[in-house]
Amino acid sequence: MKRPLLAILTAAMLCSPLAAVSVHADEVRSRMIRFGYGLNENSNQGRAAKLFAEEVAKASDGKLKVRTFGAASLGSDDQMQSALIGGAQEMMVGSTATLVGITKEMAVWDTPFLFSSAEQADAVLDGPVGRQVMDKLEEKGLVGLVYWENGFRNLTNNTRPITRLEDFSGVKLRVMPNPVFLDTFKLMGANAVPLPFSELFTALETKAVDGQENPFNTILSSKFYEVQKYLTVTNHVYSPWIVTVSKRWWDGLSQTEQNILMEAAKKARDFERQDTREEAARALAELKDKGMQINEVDPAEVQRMREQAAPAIQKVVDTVGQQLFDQVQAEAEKAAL
Ligand code: TF8
Repeated sequence: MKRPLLAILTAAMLCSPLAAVSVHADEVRSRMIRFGYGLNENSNQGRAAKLFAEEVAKASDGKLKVRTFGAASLGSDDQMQSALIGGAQEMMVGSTATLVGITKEMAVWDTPFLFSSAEQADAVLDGPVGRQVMDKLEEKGLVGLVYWENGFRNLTNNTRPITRLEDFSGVKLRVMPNPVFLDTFKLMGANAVPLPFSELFTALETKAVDGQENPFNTILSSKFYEVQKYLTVTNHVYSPWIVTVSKRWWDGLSQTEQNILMEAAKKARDFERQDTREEAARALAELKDKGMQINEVDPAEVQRMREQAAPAIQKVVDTVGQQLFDQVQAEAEKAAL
């Protein structure tokens, strides 16, 4: 009696080795999804996270419940990434720059002055090389779904308006915990200090650091204008955000569940990019109203800064490899036409 049964079971297992553990491809189960992010609820990041949760609920008849956790309440980007890898948290959105320690290829997006328009960034990030870099996460236990926009970064500080390269001298500047950012601002002559974003407001408030760099949207939503006097429009780099999922958890989802999350992440991306651009367009006037002193940098001085940053660009090449770097450059050039 036992033998044939065993034979049947063995045969069944050979035909579909995962049948015993995986859910049906079209099944949607009741699941709770913790989605963490670092900015406030009232930010471009928070608004898009909310929309993502609503879209997932809609598409799954409420079976997939996304619970959003803003203001780094589940931890800094780094801490959340570890939680995703370990399977203790399902999803997050954060800077690609904070992933460089996990997947070195992500450093390619930190290349100073890589993109000159947001649309150019969209084309490259949503194109084949953007996907290729994202797929590198999988071997590290993360699944990248889509890129959202953090935006072009600009500088704030309390020491002086930055009008030329020499003005960086002695400014204690918080940078993202990432070697390219650290190098770039050291080369500028600043005293660059790596710090997680979740500690930034307090560091500025207590004057542990003099300045920081982030898109207008974040300077506004994180209320940096309360603790920063000068804002210099540098647009020195375009920062993407990336929506990531715990691979350990993702692999246990059905095809339908994965599709629902992917489609909602794309909808939230399209909404988020538009929302971010609209907000950025009016943010400067608002920041001026809040009392910030704003200056632009003379193009000749920007050129000097670019030249000064050249060794940091070489470091990106060394980190990600010449081939990937060239491919990104080529796609950026194509998208600029
Ligand atoms: C930074 C980043 C952050 C984002 C956010 C927490 O300065 O630009 O604003 O990573 O997701 O650390």
